[in-house]
Amino acid sequence: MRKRAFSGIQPTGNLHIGNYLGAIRQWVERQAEFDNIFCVVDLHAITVPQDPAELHEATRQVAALYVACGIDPRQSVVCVQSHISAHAELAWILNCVAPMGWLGRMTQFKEKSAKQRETVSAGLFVYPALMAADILLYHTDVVPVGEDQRQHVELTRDLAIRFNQLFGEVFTVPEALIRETGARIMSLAEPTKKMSKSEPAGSIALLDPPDTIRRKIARAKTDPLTTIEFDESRPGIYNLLTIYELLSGQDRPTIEARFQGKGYAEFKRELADLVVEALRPMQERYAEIRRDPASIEAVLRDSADRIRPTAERTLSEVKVRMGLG
Ligand code: ATP
Ligand code: LTN
Repeated sequence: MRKRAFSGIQPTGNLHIGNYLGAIRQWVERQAEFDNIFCVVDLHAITVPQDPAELHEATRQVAALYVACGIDPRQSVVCVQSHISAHAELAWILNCVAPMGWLGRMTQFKEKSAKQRETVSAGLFVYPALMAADILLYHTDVVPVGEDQRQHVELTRDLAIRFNQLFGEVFTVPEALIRETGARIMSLAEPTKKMSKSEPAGSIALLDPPDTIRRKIARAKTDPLTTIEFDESRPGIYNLLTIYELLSGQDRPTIEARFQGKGYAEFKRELADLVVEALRPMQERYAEIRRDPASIEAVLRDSADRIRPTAERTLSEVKVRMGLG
């Protein structure tokens, strides 16, 4: 029996190479090893205001990008969270099991709500309980994500353990799967902050055209030193070198030797070529997929039909254990 993997991305803007290198690439690389569910988490997206037509479109776009990046919908489930209502229902139940203190310690909530404590939605606060529901409904063993989601997976584990103690063993306690390199790609504009969909200026979007990619890399922030070395105390150049390392497959000494005595401009030009070439096949495949919207619609519908029974079985076990109904 293969282990179950579950992961998701919010349809909240253009996916970038951080999402790819931190999450999607390891989904693809380990696709055959696990029994996978890759979800577009639209219920998470509405924790902040969304334009309805744009949200609907972004959901299809993210699903098509999963496939364009190499997720094979015959092998892995590619689904939309809101198509399976058990997610929202289990989330409510977990909201009632999760102490406020646990949720209040989540750094993502603290960061996203910092400037607007009174006006952010209640949904943003309970967001990790919905993520826990996503994961726990399918008896997930592994959750492949970027570093910023580690704390949410830890909370999911704590909730599963707490529920099992209170009501009996229902949930599998999952583990985060986080790569050693690439789990936190930084913004090109502000390399001390993570690359994020909400800050497109510092991100290379998977669908950016070649000129945009070249321009963004040429302008990427570095430091006044000139050597090209993997030095973590120099976040700008370290980040660019990490992207180079991940996309070229070369090791660090080889890369440093290659750019010894060369300037930032030359390194950035080579990096831009590498990124453009790495994204080209994915962009071509994406364009092809989008020419046939009915087929992605069918994939999403069929996938939801395939996994809904598992979700409903877990939910009804939870309800019985809690005395609901
Ligand atoms: P937002 O700005 O809307 O919060 P985001 O860019 O942080 O979006 P998410 O939808 O939160 O993207 O993340 C999807 C997946 O990509 C998660 O597994 C997350 O850990 C990973 N990820 C996001 N940003 C990065 C990054 N900069 N480096 C590596 N992985 C990342
Ligand atoms: N919170 C995650 C997205 C997400 C997720 C999940 C990831 C929602 N549900 C379940 C893994 C498993 C984020 O990246 N912002």
